Amino acid sequence: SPQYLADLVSFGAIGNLKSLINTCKYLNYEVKLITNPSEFPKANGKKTKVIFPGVGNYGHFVKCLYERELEKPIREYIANGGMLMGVCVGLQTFFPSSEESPDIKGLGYIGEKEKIYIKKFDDSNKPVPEIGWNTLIGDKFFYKLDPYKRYYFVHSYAAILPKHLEDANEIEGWKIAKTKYGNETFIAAMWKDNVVASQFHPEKSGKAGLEFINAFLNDDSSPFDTSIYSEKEKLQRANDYSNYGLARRIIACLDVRSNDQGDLVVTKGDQYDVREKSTAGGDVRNLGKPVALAHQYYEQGADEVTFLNITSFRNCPLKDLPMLEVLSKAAEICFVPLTVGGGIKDVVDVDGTIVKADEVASLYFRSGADKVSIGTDAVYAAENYYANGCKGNGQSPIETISKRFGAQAVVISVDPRRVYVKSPEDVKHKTIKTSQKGPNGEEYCWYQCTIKGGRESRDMGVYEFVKACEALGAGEILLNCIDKDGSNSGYDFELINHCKSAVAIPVIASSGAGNPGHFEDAFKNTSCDACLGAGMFHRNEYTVKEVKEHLLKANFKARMDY
Ligand code: 1PR
Repeated sequence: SPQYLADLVSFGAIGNLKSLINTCKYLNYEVKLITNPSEFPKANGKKTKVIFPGVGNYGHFVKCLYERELEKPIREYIANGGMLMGVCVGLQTFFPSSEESPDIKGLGYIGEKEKIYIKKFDDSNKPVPEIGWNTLIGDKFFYKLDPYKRYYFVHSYAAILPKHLEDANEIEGWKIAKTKYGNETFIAAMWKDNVVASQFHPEKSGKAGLEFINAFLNDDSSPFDTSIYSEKEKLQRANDYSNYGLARRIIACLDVRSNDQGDLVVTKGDQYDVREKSTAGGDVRNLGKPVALAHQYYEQGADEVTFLNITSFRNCPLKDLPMLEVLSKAAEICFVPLTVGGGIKDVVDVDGTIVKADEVASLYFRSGADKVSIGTDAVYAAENYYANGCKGNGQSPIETISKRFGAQAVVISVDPRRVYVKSPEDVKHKTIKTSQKGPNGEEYCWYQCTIKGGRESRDMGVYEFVKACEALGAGEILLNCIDKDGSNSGYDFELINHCKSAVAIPVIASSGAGNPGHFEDAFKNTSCDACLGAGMFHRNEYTVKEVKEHLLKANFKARMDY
């Protein structure tokens, strides 16, 4: 029977709306969107389900709920026993209020008595937002939730429990499953009568998430049967909280462009040069089709897939954005977070109209992307930020996209090169003392930002750059390294630690992975939050699964449900 999804498109929840639709369709359910109160279904026992999605700013989301006059139908639907599932901000809305928007009143179904409000994570001791795969804690689970699986979280605010409630499995009549991020315990999922909600994104939590949604759609409120796991498996799957609770995140990256025949292909360069050295004309290396490869990596256990349109420095009218279809098709079959980058900027359309970057991003979110990554325009924004006395002007893509879709949706792709200097005083940029001396015995270096895929160097160091991006509202850093790209020689630890020391937001290590040991080394020698690989996967040298198995053997926690 049809599942109804509250249509919150115009107020920012578009990313996970599309993914939830994809998930329900994948599970063979019919989906209808609710666009106004009159379309709200009647509660008819267990037959009809409503999913209440939410991404972005709490206040904006709740305000729109009232403005669209959806609050009353939701309350009536719940009171009449209608089955409803809330996701992410959809869960938060059931609480009385959020620190994110102190003046806005939530629905107040839970939290009033125990004084539980939505609060921001403490970022003094861990990266915020929480981005990644965490476990659930508790002993009265529901709807096939499983304490030995990993679920995908992406949020800065949560129903953080006061110390005296950290061990509770039930609060104000709601059964709860908790998650611990760093030293804070929060409500990860809750269930009471006909309402169930999760802070994690089930539509992005791979097979574990599909099981949860399927159980809700099938009215199966029983917990997952964990007796299938051996004691050894349980130990391997149990959280050790060595990484704030998060599994070591492995990302597969697809550099996409048209080849000389005009086909969209996955390619891969050495130091950003993607042309074959063996052929006379230097053909663009063709390593496969983007959607097929993305699905292959999803099945192998990739925790995330990133697509980069590497020829985006060319102006591209909106109707020709080649990655929209790629994203749309990939999102129908890959239920993990998808990031898209390249060309997230103000675009001049065929008729001369300027389409702002947040509109371009919105097209990608509508196609199923969860995050967009910004390279070139982020460097311009950082330059303006410093020229403007460390202030944004509100107009850069980082600011507009972050404001409209939340910081978690904005990744900054950094394309730096190492530059050696004799002494830190030689440059205005922050330098590091390096263990790999320069060609003339230099002991110091800085990392210079480039734009347009390494084609142009700018007077901006990585340290200063990522700091500016964080201040402007970025939620994550994708840290490439031109010197290391395609080298199979491992990551540049000095660069990663340099970048980590600048920001509190998560940093993804990229460039240089050539075997599973390189991922282990990066997690051992740096505090990176995720590792990305490209060439070694495309050339079938190793699978993502092999990387994860290697990490497990090395006593790192990795997500295993795929
Ligand atoms: O500037 O906002 O339009 O974004 C352009 C995007 O395209 C940027 O994210 C930039 O990094 C990317 N890009 C542009 N040119 C290239 C190129 O290779 N010629 N690719 C390029 C960047 C680097 C990584 C790569 C890792 C891992 N690719 O994505 O996947 O280095 O590779 P490895 O594991 O094989 O070593 P904008």
